[in-house]
Amino acid sequence: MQTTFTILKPDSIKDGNAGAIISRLEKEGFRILGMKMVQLTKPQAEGFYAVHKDRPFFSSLIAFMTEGPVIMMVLEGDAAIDKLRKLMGSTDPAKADAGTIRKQFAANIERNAMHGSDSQDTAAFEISYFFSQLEMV
Ligand code: IDP
Ligand code: MG
Repeated sequence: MQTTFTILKPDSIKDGNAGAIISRLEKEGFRILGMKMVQLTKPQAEGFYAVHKDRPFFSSLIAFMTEGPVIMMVLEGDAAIDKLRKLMGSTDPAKADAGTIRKQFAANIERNAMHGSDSQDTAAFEISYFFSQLEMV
């Protein structure tokens, strides 16, 4: 069993796709350990994406992630980290495989529907960045 972290990004909430994505996660066998809707502040988004701070898309990414509320979840499942990355699909929806969430719901490489942790260390950092033990069941 592994835990991973996901964010349904502001585009998913605005477009009314949050329910469909959560439903898909449940159908794929993930168990939701924690979930909350949050309007991220700029410092929160900058801290979360600090690894990308020198990338050319950073300021645009932060503007996008703070333009409206997000839904964040801690998910549990067998090999949950890789499983979620595969289910999400490629960062750029134009390159994502058929049947992936980004293929179905993402508009472009920035507005790409959801986030998923990319390693065990990243998942541990991301979960503790947003969730306390009391917020997970
Ligand atoms: P990932 O979300 O698939 O792990 P990362 O490379 O970690 O992709 O990038 C984090 C987020 O930054 C992406 O999900 C996307 O929203 C945005 N992003 C990544 N690359 C680009 C780009 O080339 N242009 C615009 N936005 C990008
Ligand atoms: Mg990433």
